Amino acid sequence: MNQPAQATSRLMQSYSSENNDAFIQRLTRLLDDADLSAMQKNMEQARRLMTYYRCAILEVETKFKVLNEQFSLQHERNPIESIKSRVKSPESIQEKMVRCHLPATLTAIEENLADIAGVRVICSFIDDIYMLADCLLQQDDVRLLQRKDYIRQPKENGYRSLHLIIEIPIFLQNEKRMMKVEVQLRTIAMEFWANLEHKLRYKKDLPEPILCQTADELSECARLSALLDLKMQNIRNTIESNMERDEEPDTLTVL
Ligand code: 0O2
Repeated sequence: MNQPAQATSRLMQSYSSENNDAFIQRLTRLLDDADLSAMQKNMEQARRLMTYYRCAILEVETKFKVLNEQFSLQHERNPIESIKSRVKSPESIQEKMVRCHLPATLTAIEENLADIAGVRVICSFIDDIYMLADCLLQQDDVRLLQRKDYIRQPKENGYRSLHLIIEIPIFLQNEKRMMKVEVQLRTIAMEFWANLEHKLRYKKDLPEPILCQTADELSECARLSALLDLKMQNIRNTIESNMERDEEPDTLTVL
């Protein structure tokens, strides 16, 4: 491992222990400016940038919570099972910076990585995913930068989810700042598959024979989970159309 890489891996250890200040210090040591005053400035900037990402997460979470409340008022059910948010881990930031040949600067992180702030919305049904995505994207302070529909076009390994890269404003004391957030929308079945697949092999350098052996089985599991989503969606459609029929007023009234 070369020197910056060693330094980076030490940096990652500090953040995983969730000591934010230690993380910021070590992150800034890796950034390109070497002299002390530049380093102090970098630290301040790193802290500020990560805070902005956390604010952006809060904004997006609130938007989904509001939609969930409103929907449950109208339809007596919640389309959202749960929301999980994260600021991208330093390991993952570092891995992506290296993979994309980006310089070790905060500007490069902010300009090039659109998934530092991530909000994952776990929905009950596939229809809810598209309904919530449409509702979010209709809001006039949300700008869609990129949409990847891994539900209609799953990844080769079977991974399914709807990914949206959006830009939203955060309102600070004296300024409005546009921040990028990656929103992942998926069903409980998609979440179940992705979590287990992640634990088992995602981004792991497994030997080729094991990769081949497990790939087919994982993709079969993905197929089954997609089938489950479809069946659940059909059951709900049947129930809802039945309820609608029951609620229809009688057209024939006896006078
Ligand atoms: P984290 O939390 O960010 O470390 P890249 O980010 O460069 O790998 P890209 O094209 O920018 O890829 O983004 P992509 O593929 O649309 O989405 C990446 C994220 O989606 C991943 O983040 C996972 O959360 C999820 N994801 C994508 N493909 C898979 C997959 O095959 N299996 C699983 N379990 N999750 C996947 P990170 O980088 O893993 O996480």
